[in-house]
Amino acid sequence: MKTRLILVGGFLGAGKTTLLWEAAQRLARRGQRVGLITNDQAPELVDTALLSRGDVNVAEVSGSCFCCNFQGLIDAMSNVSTEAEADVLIAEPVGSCTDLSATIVQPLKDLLGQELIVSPLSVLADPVRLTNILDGGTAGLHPSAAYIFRKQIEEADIIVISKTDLPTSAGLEALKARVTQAYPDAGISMVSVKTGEGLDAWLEEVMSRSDAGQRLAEVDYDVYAEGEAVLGWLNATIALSGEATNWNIFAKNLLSGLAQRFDSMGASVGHVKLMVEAGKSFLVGNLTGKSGTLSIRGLVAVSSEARLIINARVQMPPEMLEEVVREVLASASKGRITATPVAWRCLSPGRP
Ligand SMILES: Nc1nc2c(ncn2[C@@H]2O[C@H](COP(=O)(O)OP(=O)(O)OP(=O)(O)O)[C@@H](O)[C@H]2O)c(=O)[nH]1
Ligand SMILES: [Mg+2]
Repeated sequence: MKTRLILVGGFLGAGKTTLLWEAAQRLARRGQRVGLITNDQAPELVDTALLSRGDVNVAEVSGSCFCCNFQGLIDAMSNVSTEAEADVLIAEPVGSCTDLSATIVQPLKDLLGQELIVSPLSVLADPVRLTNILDGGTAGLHPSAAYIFRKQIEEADIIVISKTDLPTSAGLEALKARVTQAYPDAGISMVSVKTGEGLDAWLEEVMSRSDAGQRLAEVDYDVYAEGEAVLGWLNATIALSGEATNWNIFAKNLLSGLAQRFDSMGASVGHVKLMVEAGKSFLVGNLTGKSGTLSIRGLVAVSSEARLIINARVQMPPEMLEEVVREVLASASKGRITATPVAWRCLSPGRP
């Protein structure tokens, strides 16, 4: 039997991992064997650690985005398919990656068409950022980063407006009408993982169709490279130890401290995510823009030891990002907690 691959793209913070988690649960309940694939410029991923907390196998492709590491994706697909005997693979490219239709979807169809069904390329878009992009704005991003956002939408077989619980229903209908008008050849789905609305309809569509890669975007790789290079990237895993600590309060202080610093510096946040784990309990924190976008979910038991994974993608030089994270981490630890880096990578993505 052929394995199905569902690619879920979209800009940083659009809601891809949240959708992967929920889609995997729903498919597993229908008796499907699911494997997930994450992707990033560097290892130490919140997404991998989080998705691994579910009941499905997860493989990670780290070091570069899928569009530059086709073989890495093939190997991950092969590993996770074998381990999970997967019927369905769901893969999330890095949020700053585009040109997937040309570099991934077409070659997969050509090379692995005998064993693989590729679902239409779904590209998630946050309604607030998408509205601003349609208005001709840059959604608070560097113009070249906004270019990547637009190219992702241009190559989508299905444009998936995510987080539909956030806008008013009138705002959502207006946005849908604008997307239909601007991209008449693309399919449109609207989903909220928070309320569950639209999820089964989207799943039905990607599970039944095989006409992937119907749209290609013309991508200027100089602008694409600049859009990635303006983002500082930090992936770190940190061992925390000290007094018995309420880790939810610690995580909130850390993330809000970072948000305040980025806001005061006028630095645009792509996505800052963190995970704190202690034994079986864990929490996830996200910041997808200014301070108001901060959210923490999950609950970690009070304990004296925990593990922190932090992934930050912020528009500033990586050295500056590193310094800000070090300072805010020290301040959130307040001398009561010892924060020992186990892995610490700070970089600016290389040319795609
Ligand atoms: N209100 C609301 N928030 C959502 C929904 N889906 C995701 N989010 C939130 O959006 C933020 C980013 O979600 P992720 O799933 O990590 O986004 P992502 O696209 O995987 O981000 P990157 O991997 O960094 O590119 C988190 O705070 C999620 O809780 C939704 O349906 N409604
Ligand atoms: Mg993700």
